[in-house]
Amino acid sequence: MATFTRGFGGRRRDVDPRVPPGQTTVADWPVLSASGTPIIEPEEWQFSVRTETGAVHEWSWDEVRALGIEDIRTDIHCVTHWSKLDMGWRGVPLDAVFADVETSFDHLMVHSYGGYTTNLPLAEVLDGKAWIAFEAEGEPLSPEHGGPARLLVPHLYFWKSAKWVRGITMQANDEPGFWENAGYHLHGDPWKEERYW
Ligand SMILES: Nc1nc2c(c(=O)[nH]1)N[C@H]1C(S)=C(S)[C@@H](COP(=O)(O)O)O[C@H]1N2
Ligand SMILES: [Mo]
Repeated sequence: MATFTRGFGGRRRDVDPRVPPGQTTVADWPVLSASGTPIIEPEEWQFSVRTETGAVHEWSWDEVRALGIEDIRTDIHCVTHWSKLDMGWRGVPLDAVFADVETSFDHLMVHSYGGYTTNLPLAEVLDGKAWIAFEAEGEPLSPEHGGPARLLVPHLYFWKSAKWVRGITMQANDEPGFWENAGYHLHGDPWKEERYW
């Protein structure tokens, strides 16, 4: 449970050590989408990774889930200053996806159905730090929250957690995605307040 103290100006300031600087906890779960909500059925959903050789690895809904589903308990932090603590998620770690991918590139561009993109360093999605998530709070992800599947990268600001995720392109360099092009930070660590650049 979060605890609060009165800050200057009477604003509630979060003192829970799980809450990064400049963030306030919410009990509800806001929806933040730059565009409309695409409706994708699990049967038509596909996930792919494209490497520098032109090789494309593809997984269907069933194939991704067969890689091994994990239960995840984590906090999420949106750059618009809300954090939601102690959420339960289910998904497949990107470690399992990358187990069969050979690449010497260190960066990813993540692509979503609908055209959204976001960039990530490969090292920040391996070692149990990122998932393709299908469920949150015991329910299949709703379309508004990125269902049937979204990226979950909870240690970075939540714009990195691409909803309606459809694939990854390996990149030699750290190129900006959708929000990064609009001024959001290339990396986005909430503990360092890497909000804008
Ligand atoms: N495809 C897609 N993914 C997206 C976004 C988006 O507009 N499109 N918004 C991002 C932002 S800014 C945030 S804060 C979270 C919001 O996720 P939520 O709506 O489930 O809270 O999704 C991220 N992923
Ligand atoms: Mo966001």
